[in-house]
Amino acid sequence: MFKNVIVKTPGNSFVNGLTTSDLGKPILEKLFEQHERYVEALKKCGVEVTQLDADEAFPDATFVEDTAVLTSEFAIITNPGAEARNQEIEAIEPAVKKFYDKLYYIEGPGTLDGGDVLQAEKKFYVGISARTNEEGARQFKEIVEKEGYEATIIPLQDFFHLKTGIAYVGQNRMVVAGEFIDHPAFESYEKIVIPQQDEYSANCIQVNDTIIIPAGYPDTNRKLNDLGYQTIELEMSEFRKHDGGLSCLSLRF
Ligand code: CIR
Repeated sequence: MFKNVIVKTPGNSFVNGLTTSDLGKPILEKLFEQHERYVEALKKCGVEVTQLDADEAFPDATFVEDTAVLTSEFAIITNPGAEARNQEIEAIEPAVKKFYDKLYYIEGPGTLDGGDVLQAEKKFYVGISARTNEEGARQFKEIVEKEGYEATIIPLQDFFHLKTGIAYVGQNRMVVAGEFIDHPAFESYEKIVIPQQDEYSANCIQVNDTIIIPAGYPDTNRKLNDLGYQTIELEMSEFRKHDGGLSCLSLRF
């Protein structure tokens, strides 16, 4: 069960953030509205929400997931791989410290984005991506193994971050898309397979008894409901324009 969530309000500078998509310029009014709905949905899932103020100096800082990995026992402050985002950790560290005595750090030359880390009970999967390098993944593995967890390192082929295409939804089940559908690392899980046209919905988050999914994917919604999951659908259009999804917007612990 998650008790807490950390989010960060997006700022007006969000429009100047990093993106690889050609979906157009985010509309701020819609962006703020979508973020508010996101926070409301989290509260409905029974977590206490710590909402950090917007920071105009860092256009992508609302994507807090990339700055830390939080477990029930310890926290890891990452070393984000994008130069423009690296200093976001300075604002996250004090917020995380309020909840944890035990903090670890990914140190240069290692880089690691939290979006490349997936936790499934006592196992972690770490993607090597444009943001997370081998040294960052190695440091991460060393830390979590010391804490009694396992870690598997997965070089990514196509996805931006590991969690762009995969989510763990409990009960030994993974929501998988693209390169993860037949990936040997996930063969022991029951899979909820997301076809290419619905790929964006593979980035969903389980928060206690609910799975939050992006709006506009009725097949994904139905698959989850048929397995007995309760879902909340949220419009994510403005975050998607900057490569963001549901997991990126919060740290859940
Ligand atoms: C970036 O390029 O870093 C942001 N525009 C999007 C980050 C998305 N984060 C995530 O998937 N964990």
